[in-house]
Amino acid sequence: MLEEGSNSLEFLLNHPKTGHATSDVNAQTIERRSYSPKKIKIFSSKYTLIEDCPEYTFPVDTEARKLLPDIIDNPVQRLFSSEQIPLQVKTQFKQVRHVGVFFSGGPAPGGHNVIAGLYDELKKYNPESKLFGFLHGSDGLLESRYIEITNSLVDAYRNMGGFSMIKTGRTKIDSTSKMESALKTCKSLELDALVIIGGDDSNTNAAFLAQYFKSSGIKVIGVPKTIDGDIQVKAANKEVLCAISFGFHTAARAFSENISNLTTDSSSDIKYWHVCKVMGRVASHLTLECAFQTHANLCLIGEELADYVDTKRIKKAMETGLADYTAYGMTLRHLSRLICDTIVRRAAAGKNFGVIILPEGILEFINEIQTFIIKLSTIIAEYNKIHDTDFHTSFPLLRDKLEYLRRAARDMGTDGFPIWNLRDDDLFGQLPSFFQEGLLVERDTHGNFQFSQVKTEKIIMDMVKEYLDILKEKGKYKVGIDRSYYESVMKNAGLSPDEFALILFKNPTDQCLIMKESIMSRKTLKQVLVSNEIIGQADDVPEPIVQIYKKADPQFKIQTHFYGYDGRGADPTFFDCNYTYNLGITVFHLIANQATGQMAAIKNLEKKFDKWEPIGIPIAKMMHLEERKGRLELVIEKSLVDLNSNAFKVFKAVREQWLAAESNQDRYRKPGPVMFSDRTEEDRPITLMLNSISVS
Ligand code: FBP
Repeated sequence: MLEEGSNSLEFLLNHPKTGHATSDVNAQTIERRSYSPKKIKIFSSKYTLIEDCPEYTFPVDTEARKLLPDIIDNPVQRLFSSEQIPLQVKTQFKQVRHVGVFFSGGPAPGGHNVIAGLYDELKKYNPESKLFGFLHGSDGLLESRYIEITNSLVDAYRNMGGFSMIKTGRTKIDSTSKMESALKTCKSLELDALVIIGGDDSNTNAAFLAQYFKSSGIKVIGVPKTIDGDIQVKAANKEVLCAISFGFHTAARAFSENISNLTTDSSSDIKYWHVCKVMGRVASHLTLECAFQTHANLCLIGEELADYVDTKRIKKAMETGLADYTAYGMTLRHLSRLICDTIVRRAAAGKNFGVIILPEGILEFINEIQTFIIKLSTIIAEYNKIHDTDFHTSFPLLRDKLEYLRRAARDMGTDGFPIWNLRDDDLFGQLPSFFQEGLLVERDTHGNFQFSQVKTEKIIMDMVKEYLDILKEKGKYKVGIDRSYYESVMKNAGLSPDEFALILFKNPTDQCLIMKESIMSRKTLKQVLVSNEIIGQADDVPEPIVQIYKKADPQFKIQTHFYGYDGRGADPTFFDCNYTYNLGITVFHLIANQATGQMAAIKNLEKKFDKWEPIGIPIAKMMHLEERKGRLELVIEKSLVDLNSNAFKVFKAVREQWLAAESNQDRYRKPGPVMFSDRTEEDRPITLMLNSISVS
């Protein structure tokens, strides 16, 4: 309220309440910025030492041995504190250091705290040391664009989400000239070490740089970042060394809050199926975590679909003495049938609404689509190799791209084994154009297919809608009617509920009544009443029965949502704040102990904080050959959802309850918002907690 006699805009703008209301900073931001994360115990002692852990071994890829000879024999290393610290180590810790750091790939909550932990530790041992932040990811390193990270900059970003401090980028360092530029920048800044905070591809960059920099003495350390949760490291003895990448917990919590709000909306308005596509380029870890957080009705795990075997088809084929190879793996058609089955079952229980979670990378696990993706990227890579311009510049329009493929199918068909044959062309031609365009989308610089650019949910749900129409026509998709509702409508109209139930419903004595399959339209409804001599040919169907019929007749309405970029930008949970700050400190201690080619990690994340152990994991040993842009490349292996893990087994055992295809209550769970407090029973990912249960 304006004070009496003072209605000028100036007064309003200068009023403290206006200042408070329009401030860029609110109380939560202030609280976040001022929070000092807990430190792992050994970091409270002045120095640490490093020791090799030969008990952790890995199968080594021969290509990795060939390309990364100087770091391939790195062991897992453990940091520890000791009463006796050699003088040389003390000197190493206290020396003036220049360290460079950059973010790489998609943002993940907690990245700023890695920098904060590293910065604090660097300055603690020598205030003269400097931390340089390369701008826009590896581009900053290659083009020598950087800032010096200062106290006030770090303070502004402590415990805050995103990578805004120095931004990020996705450029791959994949040529000798780029390596040389990187080295030149590092030398010009007299760097002692370079730190790459990134996902699987960025840590792949880190390994190649560590190899290239080896003789220069500049150390390279990676940090496991990605909301996708697909950097998980287990040694050959199955011991978990890195249970999860940072950012995963926060993103899953942020998505889950939104999805859970949709479960509330859906069960209030009871008219929509909310279809939520959740990020995670390939692996379905985020979907699985969101499933536990929200208990949504149907959560699809891509990795499970890949393992799908259609036993009915196999049996049928065996009867004819043949093998049906199409019975192995899931097709888009299969998948849409599976979703329809869920929808039909819930509808029969009176619930023509619900929430579905689809992983962003689900298409990676669908046979025919995966084949298209590999074939198309091989053709595009081949084209780019031969021609001076790239495929997408040469054929900017979909029409032209399709024409090129058609020609390829015809021409290649003449010599032996064509990559793109007439059958491919025919099948591809049957896909809707938005989907064709999606599958032809350019791969990212690392050769990953960009699933986030494809309207996966649309293609799947369009097929679902089509099939539901068929099921509706066949009278198989009906909404169950609650018996008490039915009885009250009939009694109010003076009609006998029991007499009509026998005629209308296939389960006349149940609590949730399902109209007979033969009653598919108002016409067939009338015929049933006429043939049962309830009404005459000239009579109208009684209004209450029309009302019941309408209620049983399903309308399939969906709302689609994509959760990805929002959760990537969320402020980190307490878990991610503490995890990342300690990762930053670990990075410094690895550098001070002369490590290179290692990924900083915290072992025992699933245990209580006092059991957390800082380690270095040899990146080169995590690598394998993978198809990228039509050829095999040495990259870090993505970790997919393990169908034998505790988390997946539990999910499989309880998902029928979450589907709730019965007239009982739904089992939705409210995870609440991302919390910045340790007063919570769930202080780390649920999947992580489940996987840590020993069931031996
Ligand atoms: P990173 O692997 O770099 O962490 O990125 C993960 C991710 O967020 C995926 O979940 C998503 O598919 C992709 O990035 C989106 O990429 P872009 O930011 O280029 O749209």
